[in-house]
Amino acid sequence: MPTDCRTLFRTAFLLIAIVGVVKSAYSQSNDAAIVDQFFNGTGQADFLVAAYTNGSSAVVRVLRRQGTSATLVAEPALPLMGGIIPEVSLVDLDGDSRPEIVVHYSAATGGYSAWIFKWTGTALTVFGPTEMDDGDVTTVLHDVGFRDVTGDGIPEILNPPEHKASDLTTTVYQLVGGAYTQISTKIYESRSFIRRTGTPQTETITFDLVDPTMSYVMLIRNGDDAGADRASSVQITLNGNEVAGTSQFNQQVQVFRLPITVSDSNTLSVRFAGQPQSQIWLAIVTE
Ligand SMILES: [Ca+2]
Ligand SMILES: [Ca+2]
Repeated sequence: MPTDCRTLFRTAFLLIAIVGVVKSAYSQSNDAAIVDQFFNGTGQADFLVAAYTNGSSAVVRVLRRQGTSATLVAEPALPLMGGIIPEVSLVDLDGDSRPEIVVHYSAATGGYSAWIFKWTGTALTVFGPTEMDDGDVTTVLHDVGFRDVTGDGIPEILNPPEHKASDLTTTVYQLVGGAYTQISTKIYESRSFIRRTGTPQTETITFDLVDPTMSYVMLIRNGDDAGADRASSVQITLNGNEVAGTSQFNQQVQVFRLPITVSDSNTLSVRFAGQPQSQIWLAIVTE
């Protein structure tokens, strides 16, 4: 059996055991869901992180594996964390090769809240941007995504509006000096485009802007989040005018910006040639 498969089976067995441990440790009733994953970056899968909710309040726990069981080693006190259906994912947000922990909760209203944590070795600390609400820490993040929009290799946090509305934008947080700071970039529209196999196709999307008189920029990221699969032959047109062509795309440039002129209603087309799987992400932003 390949090593990956063995690891997967061991993980599955362990998770079944851990779910029981965490459930029995969590005394409140009406539990909604639990998600666990390995999360340490030391090569030894001794730690797990579990997000757990009873439908209103929620906890995040770090557990240390001991045989087929586990013991609780950390649980930050966050009385304002809550929601339904937790999801845990692991993303290295500061480039130290150890993953940070992202916990999403969906809300009964249909929105999301997201919390980002860092494991210090002994404690789980809130790492993502927060605000104070009546003396308690709460997250400002919703259904977040992560993308390096500055081109320095460190992902930014993309925080979409809590509710969909055409005049609301995705805000961007950048890690500066170990803490997240909201930067001036606001994202109005964003999409990934991937070169499929076969004859080059033109992909077209439309988007509306409430105030087209502002100064907009098209921010283009070449390649995937790891910088792989960069495109070398792309033509981008906006409202019938070419805004970027093959000459702007090369294998060295990861992120570039082009000033654009927009209307209330806009039509954006992207046509790839060249290597299948090559991809770009582009965003309509103000800065
Ligand atoms: Ca990290
Ligand atoms: Ca960055």
